[in-house]
Formats: sequence, structure tokens, C-alpha cells
Amino acid sequence: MAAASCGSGSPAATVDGLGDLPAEVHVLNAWTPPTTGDNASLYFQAHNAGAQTDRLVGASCDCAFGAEVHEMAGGAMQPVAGVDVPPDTQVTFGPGGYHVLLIGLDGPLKAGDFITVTFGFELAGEVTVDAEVRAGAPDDPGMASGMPGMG
Ligand SMILES: [Cu+2]
Repeated sequence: MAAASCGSGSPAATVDGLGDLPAEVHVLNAWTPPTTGDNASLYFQAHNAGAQTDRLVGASCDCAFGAEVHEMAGGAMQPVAGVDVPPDTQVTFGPGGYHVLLIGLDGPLKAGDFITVTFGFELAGEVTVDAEVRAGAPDDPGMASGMPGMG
């Protein structure tokens, strides 16, 4: 799988009105905990290799009815319009912070499965990666108690 390797993304798009400056964002290390529920939080890093601040504005997955960009604020999650990714910067979308919520899953997500997720960036356009369904990740508060790694 190439999902965790920088430089494996889609070809760079051109920024309108900015000449040939490339807009290039890589999504790295995308994963989600296993679930039998309707929704799942998706975590990843977004690396902006371009010269302009880009912005994550949406996502989609064939595995789910919809997806929203969320943040955790005061212990509750809420939708946000977008998340800026400055140039030459890697922004972490992780447990307790920004994440993408997959809404209305078609079926259970089992450890070891991969789901294909397409992210929408304002400048870079669509970036598609395979996200791993990963049990017992050490930084996942939902898995921290009770269930040591299943794999
Ligand atoms: Cu959320």
C-alpha cells in the first residue's frame, strides 16, 4: 500500500491565477478504528508540499453515505467549514482534535480492512488514499481501555 508514502498522491494541480505554482497536498497515515456503528472517525496527516496555504473542505468514501470535517471542542465534536494546511507544513488530524467523520457506514469496519477515501482541498483538488481500519491504536481514546490490540 502506498497510502503512507509521501509523493504517492495525485498529480499536482495548478492554482488558478497564480501562474504555474503547484498546489500539492499529500494525505498520510490515514486510519480509522474498527466499528459496528453508523459512523467512524478518520484520522490522518495532511502535508502541504505546495507554496500556498490550502484548506481541507470535505471528504467522501464509497463506504459511507457522507463525511464531514470535524473538530473536538470541549469534549464534543462539531462540524467545521474547513481546516487550513499551511505550505511546507503537516497538519495532524487525530483523536481529540480535527478529524473527518464518516457518516452512515454501509457496514462494519473490521481491523485490517482498507477503505478508499477522497479528500477535497480548495487548491489541490481531490486527493484519494486508502485508509486502514486499525484496532488498538495507542492514541485512540476509544480503544484505550478494555481492548488490547486484536492483531
Ligand atoms: Cu466528529
